Amino acid sequence: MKKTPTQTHHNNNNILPSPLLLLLLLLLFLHHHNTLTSAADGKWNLLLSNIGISAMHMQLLPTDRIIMFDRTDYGLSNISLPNGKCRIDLDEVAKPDCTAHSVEYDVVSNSIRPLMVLTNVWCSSGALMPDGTLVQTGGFNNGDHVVRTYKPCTDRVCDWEEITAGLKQRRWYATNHILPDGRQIIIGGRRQFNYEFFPKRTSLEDKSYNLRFLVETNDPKIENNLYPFVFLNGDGNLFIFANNRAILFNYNNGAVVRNYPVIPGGDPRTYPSTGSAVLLPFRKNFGIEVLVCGGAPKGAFVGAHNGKFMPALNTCGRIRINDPNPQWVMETMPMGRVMGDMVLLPNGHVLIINGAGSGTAGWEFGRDPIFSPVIYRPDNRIGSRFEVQNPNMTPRMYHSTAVLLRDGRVLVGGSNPHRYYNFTNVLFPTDLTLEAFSPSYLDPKFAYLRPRIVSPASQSKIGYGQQLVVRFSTPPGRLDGTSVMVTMVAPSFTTHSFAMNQRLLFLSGGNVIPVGKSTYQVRVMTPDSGNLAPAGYYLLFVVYKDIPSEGIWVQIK
Ligand SMILES: *[C@@H]1O[C@H](CO)[C@@H](O)[C@H](O)[C@H]1NC(C)=O
Ligand SMILES: CC(=O)N[C@H]1CO[C@H](CO)[C@@H](O)[C@@H]1O
Repeated sequence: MKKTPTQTHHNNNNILPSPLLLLLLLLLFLHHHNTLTSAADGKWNLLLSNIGISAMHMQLLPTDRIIMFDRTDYGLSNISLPNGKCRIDLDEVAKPDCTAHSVEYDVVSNSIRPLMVLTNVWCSSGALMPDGTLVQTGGFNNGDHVVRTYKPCTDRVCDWEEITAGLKQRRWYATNHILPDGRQIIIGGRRQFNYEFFPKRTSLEDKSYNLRFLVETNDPKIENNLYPFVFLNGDGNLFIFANNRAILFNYNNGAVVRNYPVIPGGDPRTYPSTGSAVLLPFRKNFGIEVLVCGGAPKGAFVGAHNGKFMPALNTCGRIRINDPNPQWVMETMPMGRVMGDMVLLPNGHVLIINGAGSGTAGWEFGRDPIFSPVIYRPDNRIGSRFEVQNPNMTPRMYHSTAVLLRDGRVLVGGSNPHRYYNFTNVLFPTDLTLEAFSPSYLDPKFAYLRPRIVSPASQSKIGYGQQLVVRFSTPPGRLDGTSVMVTMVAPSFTTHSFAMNQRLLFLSGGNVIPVGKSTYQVRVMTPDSGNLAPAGYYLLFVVYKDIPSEGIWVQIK
């Protein structure tokens, strides 16, 4: 449904409404009373036409900077390393290479600065530690056992630090997740049917642990279970989806707690069949759900090798992971999509963006770019959840990314389906641009609803299971307190169409009471435990009738 009742009404205001039309309008209105934003379809803006690298990996930091990096072995990038620095790596095409393969983007000044990674970060993984430090793991060649840390700063001098033998196994196409105790788990990677932790549990723990599920889901010719979709469940176990099915996994003792059914159709959804997945926004005492969307059907990878680009999957599977007998419920997207990114928006909607209509992930294997994002409203009735948004003009194919910003925009970058930087004479040239997608909730026509958080101050620390008083102001007018929500979103590490550690919590709340002229307060409860929200930084939003405030940073511990 693309129009709100108001818009339908305006469009028809020279026609005398018949009783039937009135009834229809009323039904539409009742059904859509809380989806005001569906009248507009989002806007695109080009932020920078050349950031020097192709944003293959992205992480938002609590300083409102985004760390991005691609690969060190692409050849020369379009941005020089700082202070005349160079690297020499004999495995690379450019020797020496005095260009940067990582940059920091500053949202406020809309500018970048080059950073220096010493070793190859290609197809790696990462997560923010509870103190806001980005820990990135693995990569290729000289980088495959390396752990790199980046401590956020605002003085524009901080840079990557490297721990040379930080990993027990080589990690290339692995997935990381932050754990309730503040460590990260690093799962899988090419030909790695195991997991390990960073930092290690004790100084004596110098090992990785086998994970049979990764053997079982591995098709040796296609390796269809890379970059598994990993989510921390509310019971402390990990939901791990690879290829076409999932397990619930106790990483403390290596036990598979439960096996989920194969996703209907049996098509693979993880790399290189690259669909995407999110833990749907959740509320205390409600079932936790996972949504897996898109991907490439069986045979697509071999097909692409032979120049046949099969249409992407147009289905999503949704599952309540803690039900006694969990079953996938299938839904159909407006179009098929492989290599899409799924981004949780502050109001609890899911944005599906980037990617292609046919082919698979891998060099030169994608076709038919999908320019239009789609919004998915998890709480709408099945059949009325998807809404197509306005398109951009830039193909965002293999190696594209998208992350949520504090102001509610979604930062989009990357796309390089080639082995090197190739800017000319190729299909889908290497892309060095950065764009922002502004969902319709940022449209000026909703300014009359937009809340603004007055307190707590950004960067406040909060505890678990505590009452949190949030004060906010709204534009003058009567506020309907029942339509106010407070949400908390974890900043994710995004690469290869999967946002590691992405989660959104609705905080359960009490009444909204006025405390001044157009100022209100709402008391909400912070999450009960690190299983629901691992310690660290989150963006906190006040949402009124689906229109989010600008976020503030809170640190939970
Ligand atoms: C892509 O870039 C590489 C490295 O610069 C170059 O050798 C190759 O010829 C380019 N491919 C095309 C199709 O231009
Ligand atoms: C491909 C590309 O974007 N090349 C750019 C590299 O940077 C210079 C300026 O520093 C531009 O002129 C090129 O267009």
